[in-house]
Amino acid sequence: MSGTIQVACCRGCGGPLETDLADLGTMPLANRLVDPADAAAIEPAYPLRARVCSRCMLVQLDVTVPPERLFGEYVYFSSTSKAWVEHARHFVDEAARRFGLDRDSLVVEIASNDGYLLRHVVERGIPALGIEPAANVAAEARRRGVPTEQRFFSRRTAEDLVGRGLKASMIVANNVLAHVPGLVDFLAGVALLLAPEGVFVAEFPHLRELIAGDQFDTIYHEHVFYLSLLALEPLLRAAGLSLFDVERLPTHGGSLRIFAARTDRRRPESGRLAAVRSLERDAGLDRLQTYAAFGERIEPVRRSLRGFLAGARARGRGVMAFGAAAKGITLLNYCGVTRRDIPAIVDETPAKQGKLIPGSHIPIVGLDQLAAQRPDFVLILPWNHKDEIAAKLRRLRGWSGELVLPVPRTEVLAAA
Ligand code: JHZ
Ligand code: ZN
Repeated sequence: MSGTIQVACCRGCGGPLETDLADLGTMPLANRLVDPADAAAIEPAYPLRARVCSRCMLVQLDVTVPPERLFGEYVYFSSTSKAWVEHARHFVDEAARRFGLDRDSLVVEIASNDGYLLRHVVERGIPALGIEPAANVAAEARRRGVPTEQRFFSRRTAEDLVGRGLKASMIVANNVLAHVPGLVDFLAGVALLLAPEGVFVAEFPHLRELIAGDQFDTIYHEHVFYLSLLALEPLLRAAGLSLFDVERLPTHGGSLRIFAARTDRRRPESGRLAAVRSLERDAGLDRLQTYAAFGERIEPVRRSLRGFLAGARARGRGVMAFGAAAKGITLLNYCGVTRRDIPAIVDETPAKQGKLIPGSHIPIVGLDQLAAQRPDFVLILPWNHKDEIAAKLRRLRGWSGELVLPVPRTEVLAAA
């Protein structure tokens, strides 16, 4: 496949990739939204298969698309979700207190997007630096007053920053570890950029929840890795980083927030680490058969969505979707949903409106179209934001249909 990279061995430890977690066939790139003028052009599609390393249990795509092609220009703006911005504010408040961040500190965020998190750091008068590869998103962050360098992060980036006299008191990497094919090099860069007493904090969707919640829709080409503590800890250790704490978060369907320090300045371990380690063992994440069994859990998700859409059509009821999330694009394409089933998807991101989603070419429209088209049902594709979206839609004037969630099974939400 032209331009892709295929590996036969684990990107973490070099072990064999012999077992599939999920094989979703050939899929277009989730966030490569299509301009209606290009709708007739052939769309590139790539194998989408998550496999697990037999040695270290790191789950990863075996075929990846170079990050430059995925993130050069990006359509995901983190600040679109107010709840996510609040989540970031709360984190900054806590971290500033816990780690004594002040005017003499430096907080570096990798994949800082539109400044949804660092704006709170800047507001507190703490020096901040965002590293963000997408030009359009980095520009938005700078507009908000967040110093941002437009580049990918790697060991070389860290060497460059250190060469300019920078050392970070805290490095934040939220929802980015999964996106980096060169994860080993990336973590080496983190260790290098960290000041001796610095802390590294990273959030990522927890593989345990992906498996327990049938969240196969979070598998798409941007996500090279599907992470557990079990698989990540040896990689951190190899980079010279030691975990000292972990939190379980409800965000993105269930995430972990890990805290690490340089191994030469190791801190005492919180009891929460042992608790998550045993949670993962109880979920069978240390056994290949747990991963091999996941494939069977995908089909019932598809069947329930298709059954719902067929039923709605048979009864002449209209369905629209809300949220052109990357996960929604995996879901709709994998389930073979077409414009006949769902004529439009509402999304409040200006950069997404007016485009078609890849594959099924369902158009993305503004919120005003709900009142204009008055569907009977709205399918919430980003189920991770269901409370925020449900509250918003129930307040909306001019529309009062029912809300539906697609994962783990298609389900009409009870009225609030
Ligand atoms: P949302 C993204 O995944 C992409 P996605 C990425 N690969 C990743 O790792 C995760 O985030 C963390 C819209 N919306 O957040 C905005 C509204 O319009 O589930 C988004 O298009 N109004 C980096 O794309 C979409 O829904 C609202 O009120 O699956 C949500 O996408 C809200 C709450 C959302 O991420
Ligand atoms: Zn491995």
